[in-house]
Amino acid sequence: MRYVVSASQRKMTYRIFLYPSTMKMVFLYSALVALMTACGSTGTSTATDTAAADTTSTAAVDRSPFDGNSALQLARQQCDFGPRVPATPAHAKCAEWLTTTLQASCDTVIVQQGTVTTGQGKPLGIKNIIGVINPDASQRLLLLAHWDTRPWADNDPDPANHSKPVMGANDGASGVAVLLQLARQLKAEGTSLGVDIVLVDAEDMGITDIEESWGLGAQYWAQHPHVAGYKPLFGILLDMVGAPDASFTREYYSVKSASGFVDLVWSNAAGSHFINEAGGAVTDDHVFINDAGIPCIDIIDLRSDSDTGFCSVWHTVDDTMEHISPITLAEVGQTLLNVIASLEQ
Ligand code: 1BN
Ligand code: ZN
Repeated sequence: MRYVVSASQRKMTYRIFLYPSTMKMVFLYSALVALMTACGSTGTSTATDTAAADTTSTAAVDRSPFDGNSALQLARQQCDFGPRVPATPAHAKCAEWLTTTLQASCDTVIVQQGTVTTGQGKPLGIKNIIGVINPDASQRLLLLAHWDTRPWADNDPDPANHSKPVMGANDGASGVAVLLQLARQLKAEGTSLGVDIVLVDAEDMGITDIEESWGLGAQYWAQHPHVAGYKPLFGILLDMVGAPDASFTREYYSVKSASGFVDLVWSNAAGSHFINEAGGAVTDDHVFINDAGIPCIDIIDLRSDSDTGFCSVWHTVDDTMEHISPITLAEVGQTLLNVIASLEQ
């Protein structure tokens, strides 16, 4: 049975689903550090750092490395709008910017508008923003991230902040930034693969223990795919992929629904943050995509050593750009480039 992972349950989930650690992947992180040093990097999250992921253990040798600094800038540009809470002016302005930004890199951009019902039973207008690369290719990869941010920082240690919105530098902007930068690099260097980038809305308005109140935009898209009978090879969701100390273990529902694709992604992983061990279970957007018959996995920062199961700034007012690393963004983006290279062969 699937269930929403509440703070108390999540602990239990880890206890239930963590099996003895399998072999950790061997990463040449020192090469990345050497590269950063050679480029004069200080290792801090500034736009002038050079953050290109380690590609020496990967398949994508004939492409430029993923540019983590450019992704960092794309995350900052989203945060400059303020929290992207649905039905606010910042959300509307960011939707325009995301559409224009995707249009520069994709063959077609579709803005899917719909109405969903929130956990409070209220109708809400949403926008899923979809960038299509190589629309005629039959072999397709689906990539997703949520672009909205949570209206309430209800995990903040200070109760006075619980009614304030979350900036979502990590929880929202990071995944979107990696996908925007990936589209940019694919446009510059080409791919034979069809790639569909779906930026889903209204992921983060959920109420603990009400599963259907999460992932509202993804649920809408799963019921109304942008192409009738849409069947990609599989999907990859990015969520919270920017923390400097991120831990990308193998999320439970991803393994349950698409274990072969989890193997494929983790065997193409770049850098030190992908850990080839079982992680907790999260009712994230990918669950609804899997329910619709499309295998989909979640690359998400899971922490077995925290009460929430996530990083310390999760759903707090501190989920801001200071807590985002171009190195982590680069590793996630490089992993996607490697997966794409492996599917092109
Ligand atoms: C991920 C980031 N999620 C929300 N923000 C999904 C989630 C759903 C997390 C239910 C915990 C419980
Ligand atoms: Zn969230």
